[in-house]
Amino acid sequence: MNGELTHNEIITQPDAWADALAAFAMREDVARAAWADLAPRQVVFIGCGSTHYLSITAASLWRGLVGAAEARPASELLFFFDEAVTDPSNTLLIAISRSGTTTETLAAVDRFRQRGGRAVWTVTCYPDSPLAMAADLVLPAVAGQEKSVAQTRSFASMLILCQALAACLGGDDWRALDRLPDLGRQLIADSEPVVAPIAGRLADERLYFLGSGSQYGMASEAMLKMTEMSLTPSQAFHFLEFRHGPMSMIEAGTQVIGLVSPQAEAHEWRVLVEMRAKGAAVFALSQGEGDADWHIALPGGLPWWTLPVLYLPPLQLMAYHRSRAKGLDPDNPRNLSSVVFLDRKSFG
Ligand code: F1P
Repeated sequence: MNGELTHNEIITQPDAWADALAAFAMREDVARAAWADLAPRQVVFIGCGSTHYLSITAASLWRGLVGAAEARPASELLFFFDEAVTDPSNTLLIAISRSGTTTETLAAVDRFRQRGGRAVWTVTCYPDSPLAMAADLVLPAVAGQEKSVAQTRSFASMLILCQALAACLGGDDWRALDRLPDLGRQLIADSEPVVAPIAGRLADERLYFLGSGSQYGMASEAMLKMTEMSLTPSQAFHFLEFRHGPMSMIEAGTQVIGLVSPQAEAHEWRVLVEMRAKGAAVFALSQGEGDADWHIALPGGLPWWTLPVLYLPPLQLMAYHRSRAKGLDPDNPRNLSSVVFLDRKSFG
């Protein structure tokens, strides 16, 4: 009742990452063969809530490694199908869902099939779920299963599967991800002492999470974690977009959290330095050094596509400790349930 489930799921997640990589290794050949057979013109990733932000990250990685890909909330396929999927017979739909039971996601897969969609793959923590049963290929993250409502270990495990899949089909050595579980354990040990003391001191006002490229989806997920667990109003922006209006909100003490990328770090650090000069308190996660109030060093010497999952543990811990500092129970976020079930018939 005091967040024990969530904390345990966050700090044990590297074990689940390793499990997901082992599961991918067992399915690598099947995925390659299925991909070669399909050769789709387009890949559309779908999900809801956290798994929508996972889809955004996965689509960004896919574009950088494999080819054309987009991300859509599952509900967009229900009401705006033609805008979401331009050529269903040449499209692979990849549906991401922790539970594999979310009504919108199941209904979106049905709609895709009705409209002549080429194939459906799914990434889920429940390989025996209705979504898995409806898919042509299933990538499972069973060890990512969790009891708490807000996605932590599950999200990271499904993301690792998406990173492995994109690298594998893009011709990179996806086994570079094998280093991540150990790096994740060290990152958790190093970052919790930094994050815990400040989480409660963060000004009780809107927080801003900045990320670009495949880090934008991660910034969005971190925003959702902070919102769900600690009820702190938060927003996510692409790094340089923040200057184009949203920075009007910066005043003394405003908290800005930067997910600095290897590709654009000089420009991204410039944004953080400018915001700090305007009075913001800056928390940065980066491979290189920079001028911030707090800094989490990410491991260096890794391909850019291995990084997204490494931003998660410190940011999940920040949301967890802020929730606890506010006397909330991160295991049971206000108004939320683990799965959103709706009237399936209402979607036709
Ligand atoms: C989707 C989801 C979660 C959210 C909450 C409600 O679930 O929106 O992202 O954190 O738990 O459900 P799923 O389709 O990924 O199981």
